[in-house]
Amino acid sequence: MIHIYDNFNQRIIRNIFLIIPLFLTISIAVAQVEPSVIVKGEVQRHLTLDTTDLLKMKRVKATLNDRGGVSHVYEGVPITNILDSAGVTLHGQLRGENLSKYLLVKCGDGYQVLFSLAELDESFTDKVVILADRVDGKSISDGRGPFRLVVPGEKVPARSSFEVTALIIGSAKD
Ligand SMILES: Nc1nc2c(c(=O)[nH]1)N[C@H]1C(S)=C(S)[C@@H](COP(=O)(O)O)O[C@H]1N2
Ligand SMILES: [Mo]
Repeated sequence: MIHIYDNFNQRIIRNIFLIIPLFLTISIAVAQVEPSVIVKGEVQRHLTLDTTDLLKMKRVKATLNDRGGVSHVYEGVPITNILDSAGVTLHGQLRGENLSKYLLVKCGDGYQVLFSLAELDESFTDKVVILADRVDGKSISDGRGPFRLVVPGEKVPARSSFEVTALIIGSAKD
């Protein structure tokens, strides 16, 4: 009987060398599945933001009509607050050559839309573009989330991109 137990213990010890790397691989895979938005390009700090990070930032609401004309209330973080966290040249720095900088928004389905930084900045416009994670009191689901850019005050919701994955700052060059 003792002999059988010894064998059993040895098998567990041997398997631990398989179980630990397997556990680590699964943990890393699960961590990567957590949806997030990356902020990169001409920024002082690259950011990776998930839903928990957005909940800790300034939260505002914005109303957007869908393409059928039905109004929805979105909730999220003003895009300028996110860009400020990454150290983007907004506000007083938005003059001279910084006026040719842009924000490129990239989505999970390959859709992408562009804004000049001046279109987003409160010293140029009263419109507040937000990165929303909630609509009508619920998470944004069914392939449109978890993050949607909400651009109020436009005639069509075409730049209100869903499945946002990256916010990239660049400088337009001819
Ligand atoms: N990622 C992504 N976002 C997108 C699109 C898209 O194809 N992919 N279509 C845009 C267009 S053309 C419209 S009209 C609106 C539709 O938004 P709605 O479903 O709220 O009406 O989503 C915009 N956002
Ligand atoms: Mo559209």
